[in-house]
Amino acid sequence: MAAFPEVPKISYEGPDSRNPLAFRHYNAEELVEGKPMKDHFRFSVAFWHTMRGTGADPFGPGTMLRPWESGQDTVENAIQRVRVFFEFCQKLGAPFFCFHDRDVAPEGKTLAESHKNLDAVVKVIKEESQRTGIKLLWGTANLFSNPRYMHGAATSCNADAFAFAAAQVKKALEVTKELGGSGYTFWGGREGYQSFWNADMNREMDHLGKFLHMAVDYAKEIGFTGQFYIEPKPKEPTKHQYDFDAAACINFLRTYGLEKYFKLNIESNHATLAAHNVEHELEYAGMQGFLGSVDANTGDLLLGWDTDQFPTDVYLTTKIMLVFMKYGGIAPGGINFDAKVRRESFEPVDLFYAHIGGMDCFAKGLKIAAAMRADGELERMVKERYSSWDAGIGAEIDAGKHDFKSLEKYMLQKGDVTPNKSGRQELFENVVNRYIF
Ligand code: XLS
Ligand code: NI
Ligand code: NI
Repeated sequence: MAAFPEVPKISYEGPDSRNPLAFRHYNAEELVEGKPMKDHFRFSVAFWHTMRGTGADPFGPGTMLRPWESGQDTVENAIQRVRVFFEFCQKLGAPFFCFHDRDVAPEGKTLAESHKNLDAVVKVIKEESQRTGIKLLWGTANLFSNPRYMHGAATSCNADAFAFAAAQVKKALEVTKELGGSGYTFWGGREGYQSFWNADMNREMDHLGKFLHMAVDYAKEIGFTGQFYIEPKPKEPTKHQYDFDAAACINFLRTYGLEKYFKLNIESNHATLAAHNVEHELEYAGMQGFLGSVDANTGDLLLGWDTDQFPTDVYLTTKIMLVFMKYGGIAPGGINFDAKVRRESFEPVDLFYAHIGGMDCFAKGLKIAAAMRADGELERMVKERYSSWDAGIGAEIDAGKHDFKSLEKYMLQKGDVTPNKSGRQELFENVVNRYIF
């Protein structure tokens, strides 16, 4: 059965197109800075939102019309869903996908049954992946939905929850390897705490460190060479998530000796929940050598939770692409649309509109970022702002020629700091807008 009979293969028609089922900017093979657009982005579709998003919210049930769903949580239905998913990705022209173990296959009554269900569905995912050439960007395990994880998984007060999570990740790693996944992500789920009174933070974090070492060891044992990622998020579902932001994650990785094995998967909406911008998180990760992958979405500033909307802001995508290009690209990571259509957008075709909009917005951002880089004006302006470090006392400090005593002597002679540099923020913003419109 074709799930989207009215949708053709989405193609590039150029900026003047009025066809809502076409790209206006995303042109997979077009070269930007000598590299095809598709390799700049490595777009990925998130199985959980696209195939399992029902539109349910705390105030009401699902709304989505998904004619391919039988309404039963069976392996047969799961297999049918996988076929629909690949039809979707193929028509969209997305080269990658991501999933959690429990999105793709139903959880059984026992661990053994869950493993068996997963194997049956993964067999079909592999078949479809080989048929279409659409690859797994990263796999992950859902360690947060089942009630057994009410206190967290690796950081639970219940050691059995740690053990169950270990068994689940072991299997998810095997499956990710089987599918040739480029990476494996740990998003914190319920790893964090709600109350200072009942939590032993130090003990919980030690357990998380131990858990991730077990994952690294097992990956080595089975020969899984994909990149490991941690996905920062400051809150939701717990009040204090341990993986708060890029800085907290990097500190955690270094504390537990995991920095060689992990990079970060930065999500835009999580960055804003942490009171950062995504570009701040990306730049921070990039300058520390931890830039890994991106979960592309956006929040609603008036709502303040992880609304996971599709990105449509070209300033946002321009900044993301600038950071990628600065650090030599995002591979082996990619841009995973960890985003869902709104509850009111209940028709299957809305899934196409959403992804097309996101991909086009990134393509436009890439073109703008490339124009900024080719022109070099912003870079020159930033360099000029720091020019006091390029000669004289600044250059001497940078060269290690000074200490507190020599600097005191210098200032006693000079008298005071001359305010000779305007920040020029408004001018910077105007120059940015030259490229945007
Ligand atoms: C939740 C996270 C989740 C991860 C994968 O907020 O974004 O979807 O990306 O577990
Ligand atoms: Ni995410
Ligand atoms: Ni999220």
